[in-house]
Formats: sequence, C-alpha cells, structure tokens
Amino acid sequence: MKPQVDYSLYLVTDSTEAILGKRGLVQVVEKALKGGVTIVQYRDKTSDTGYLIQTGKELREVCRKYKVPLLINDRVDVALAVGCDGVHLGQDDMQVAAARKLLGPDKIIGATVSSISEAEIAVNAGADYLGIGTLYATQTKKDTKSIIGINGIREILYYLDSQKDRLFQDVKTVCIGGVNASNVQLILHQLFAPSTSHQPRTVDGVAIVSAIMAASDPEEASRTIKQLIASPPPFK
Ligand code: TZP
Ligand code: MG
Repeated sequence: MKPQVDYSLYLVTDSTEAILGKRGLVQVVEKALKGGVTIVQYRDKTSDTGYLIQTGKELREVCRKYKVPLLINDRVDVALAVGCDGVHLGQDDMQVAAARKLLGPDKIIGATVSSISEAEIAVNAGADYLGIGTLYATQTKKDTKSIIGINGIREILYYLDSQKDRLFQDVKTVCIGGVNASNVQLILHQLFAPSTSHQPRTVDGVAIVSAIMAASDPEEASRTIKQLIASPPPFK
C-alpha cells in the first residue's frame, strides 16, 4: 500500500559548503525533522554512489524515527539500495514510467515540472506528485530558464484542475524555488485564488532548501515556517 504522505513542508537537502558549511548533513536534517518537516528529499549532485547509499541509509534511519518519508533525488538505483520511500526525478533523469517499473506501485515518485506539457507527461506516466517550479530565482539552483513565477505555477494548477482523469485530480503538488519564512504566506495566498466558476486547487506543500538547510537553527526555521503555513494569512 502506498503511504499517505503529508507534503506540506517538504525539505530538500543540500550538502554544498555554501549551505551546509562544516555541519553534518544528518544532524541538520534531524533538527529540521524536530521542527516539523513532513517529507525529506536527499539531494546531492556531487558525491559518489557509495557515499550516497551510506548517507541515504543514515537519513533513512533518522527519517524513520520521525515517521517521515525519505526520497532520493535523481537516482533510482540509490533509492533501491537505500530501501527508502521513493525518488524525485527531474526532466533529465530516468523517465517516471521506467522508474515506476523498477520501484513498483508502492514507492513515491515525484517529478520536477516547469510547464503544462511536462506536467501532463509526468502525471500520465504515474507520478505521485509534481515539484512545480522554479517559483523564484534562487542561489540554490542557478537555472534561470525554468523560472515560472506565481503565474506559471497557477497555470499548471489550473490545468491539473481542468482535467477529468483521476490521475490529474489525485496528483499532489509542491512549489519550489525561493520559498522562505518571509514569503510563504503570500505565496500560498497568491496560489489559492478562488474563481467564480470553480474552486481551483492549490499546492499541497512548499519545498524548501536554503531557508531551512542554511538556517543557523534549522529546527526553529522549520517550526516557524510550519506555523506560518498552518495559520491564516494576513491578506484579504
Ligand atoms: N529546483 C527548483 S528550485 C530548487 C530546486 C531544487 C532549489 C530551491 O532552493 P531554495 O533554497 O529553497 O530556493
Ligand atoms: Mg534531477
């Protein structure tokens, strides 16, 4: 059985010096778990496979302690070796359908999408959730061509909402790129814009790297953002 997943505060890790500094990755992730992140993606673009598997297993243990799912970025082979809950795949990674064959029906597969056509393909291939972005330009991923802003994210949400097929109704969504404690309430407010004809869906969560991983107190940062997500936004 596929687990029920809470996507509301989705932590994406970063092991680079600029974000992690000299701190230990597993210790920082545990602090974020204490602060209430609801799902973790281990994202490490530079380490070798052995290191990814070893660190993935350590992260799996700490995530298990907090009953939070762990996904691996890019690498289906590493996810299988670690025995974690799933993968997150970008447009240049293994295709979602191929990953589904390897991982089976019960693992979580997420896909990065920046356009309606990418969303359509990922959903039809069986993605459980879409990481939609890039919302705002960010130092963490200097890929300016995929910056789609609030309107780009809204267009994809409207598209999903307008499709009859159950796959489109069931797929979960998170937005990513430049989300932090100062803007998270405004983002959620702007993405939740009831129309006169129907109530469009909004995102199921926000995915965050630096606002948690680079914080001097990742536990406090996670707790603060979680409270902001849960409390009514101060906008009309
Ligand atoms: N994909 C799109 S933007 C991004 C990824 C992995 C990085 C987001 O990092 P931050 O620090 O939360 O802006
Ligand atoms: Mg990738």
